[in-house]
Amino acid sequence: MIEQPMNLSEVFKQSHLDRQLPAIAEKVQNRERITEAEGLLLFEKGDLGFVGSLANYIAGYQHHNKVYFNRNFHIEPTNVCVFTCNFCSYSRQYKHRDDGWEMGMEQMLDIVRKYDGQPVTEVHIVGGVHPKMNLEFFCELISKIKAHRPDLHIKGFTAVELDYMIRKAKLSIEDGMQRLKDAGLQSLPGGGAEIFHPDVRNIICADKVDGTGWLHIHETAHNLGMHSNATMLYGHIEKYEHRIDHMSRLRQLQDKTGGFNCFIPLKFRNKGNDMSHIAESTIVEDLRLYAISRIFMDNFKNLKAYWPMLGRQTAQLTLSFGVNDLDGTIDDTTKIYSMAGSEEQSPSMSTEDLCDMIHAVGRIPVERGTLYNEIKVYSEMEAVN
Ligand code: V47
Ligand code: SF4
Repeated sequence: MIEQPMNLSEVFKQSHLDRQLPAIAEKVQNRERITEAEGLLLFEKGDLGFVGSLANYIAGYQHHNKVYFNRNFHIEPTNVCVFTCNFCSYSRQYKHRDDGWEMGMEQMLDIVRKYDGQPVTEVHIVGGVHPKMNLEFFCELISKIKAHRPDLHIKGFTAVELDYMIRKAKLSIEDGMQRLKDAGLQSLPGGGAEIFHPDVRNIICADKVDGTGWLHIHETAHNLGMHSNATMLYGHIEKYEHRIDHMSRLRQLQDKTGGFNCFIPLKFRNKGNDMSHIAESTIVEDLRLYAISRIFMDNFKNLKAYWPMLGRQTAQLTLSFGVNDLDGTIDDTTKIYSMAGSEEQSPSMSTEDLCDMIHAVGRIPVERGTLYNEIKVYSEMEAVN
């Protein structure tokens, strides 16, 4: 069970913390929003125990003991990409496409058919930005998936992929997104956000859609009634103030539209890319970031730890630092992190594995749909199937 101190600010007043930190604890206790300056202070001075207690307190009253997961699989149409993000270990340039993969329509539909009769609820479609896979091609893919399996929620395409395919089709973002929605697209994943601030973005991924463009695409999706996720790639060259700037811009858009389902911090992995000389963040820093995200992003109900990238043990630890979602069972259909050096070389977890991992830390596993509708609550004694 999550223990909730009777009065957090009293606890922290007695500790040997920076004098400004107890005021933040008091705000958390009163369920008030913290400012950007306070968020920065947490990054600079909040030790793991402090930020962890606050995050756990918030997750406690928001989610009681529940931890969500979903049953999903990925389709990664290609890793050929016109962009050259320095942190990417996954993509291949078009001229080297023989080293990568390019799936045809039937090949992708075969992946969907493989799950016939299985209780998956979501397909996550994401990949490189291939110069020859256009809007029409993806609209056809989506409508064929929907025709075959109407119950499957289609979450697809990062704002980076969308920006490219819609611009190439010479449509406005609004019209392009409407076409995809009409074809059956239901939500957007959170990728491509990286770090919005241009001082960082211009170094790590200068040639793709900028932060303002990313936010515009998500705002457009929300205005069309679609939901989306938001990510932040952390632990490379960014400074704490860039993280706060990024999180603050997401928080503002969420105030405006309410369309984000969850926030997903993505830990930079350094194998096989042009930023391999940068050391990866420590687990303590990872956990501090999850906790501060939970405290700062007060209008994001769900905080997701993506276990294929973090590794399952660290992902399990995040459950004590504000996280309430572990993404999905996934199968082994994603390569983006195994190619960047994640411990999870062939990530797949059965529902039973996920439930065991959640039960082991005293939480209650709940299978959810993409929009966080509860599908099944797994009590400890119940057989998993
Ligand atoms: O935008 C690429 C990241 C993202 C590396 O919405 C890397 O449910 C770490 O966004 N080290 C794509 N990260 C994946 C993504 C995602 C994943 C899971 C769930 C959801 C969701 C979205 O992967 C990219 C980039 O930020 N990435 N290379 C790397 N070396
Ligand atoms: Fe392409 Fe995405 Fe890799 Fe950037 S992160 S190079 S956009 S596949």
